Amino acid sequence: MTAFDPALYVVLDRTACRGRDLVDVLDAVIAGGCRMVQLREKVLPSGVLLPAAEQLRERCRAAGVTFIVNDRVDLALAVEADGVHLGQDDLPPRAARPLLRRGMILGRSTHSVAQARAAQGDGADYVAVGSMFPTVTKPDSQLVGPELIRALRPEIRVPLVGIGGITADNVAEVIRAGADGVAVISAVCGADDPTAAARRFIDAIRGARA
Ligand code: TZP
Ligand code: MG
Repeated sequence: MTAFDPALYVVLDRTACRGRDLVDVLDAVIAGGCRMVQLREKVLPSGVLLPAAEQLRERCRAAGVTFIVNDRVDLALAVEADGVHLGQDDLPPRAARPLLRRGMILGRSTHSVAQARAAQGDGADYVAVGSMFPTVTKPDSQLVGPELIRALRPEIRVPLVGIGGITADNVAEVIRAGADGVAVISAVCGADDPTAAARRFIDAIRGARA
């Protein structure tokens, strides 16, 4: 599988970017030290999204940044993304894996010990765990807290990624609970200065690991 660094995994969501071009936000977060991004689009059809996905893919390739597509296996394949991220209502890893190119990264969202175990057993390359904290980005998301990361760490061998309501001020709690990284939408994409926001995260993550 392609190596990846999920320390700060920025999820590019058009709504959270507040009208700014996704490519500009991508460039900004890369300048701030982000090494892994996800394209998350819940509304636009894949045909409309394709040109933007291709552009993001090219920028990531040039910068050596890992590029993941949320939800849509077909789009991930079409743009030769590094991987795909699938939630509990998407295809399970055992059904998605045979569709992917060799070496593609498969991530899975989980909200419980049972789901995380199943994701790992099913061949997920990383397991996202959330919500860590309350979030307006996905208000219906179950609140599980950093406690779930702490409970999972001893038995989950693949990278654990915390998600949901994470800011530069609370990220240390998630890292200290055992997360390998954090997936973040609003605190980076919605920031006035996404480069500075990404830098603050990277510094806080380094500090929490030290
Ligand atoms: N899954 C669980 S919480 C969440 C997702 C996609 C939203 C994360 O967004 P934010 O703005 O970083 O809280
Ligand atoms: Mg999904």
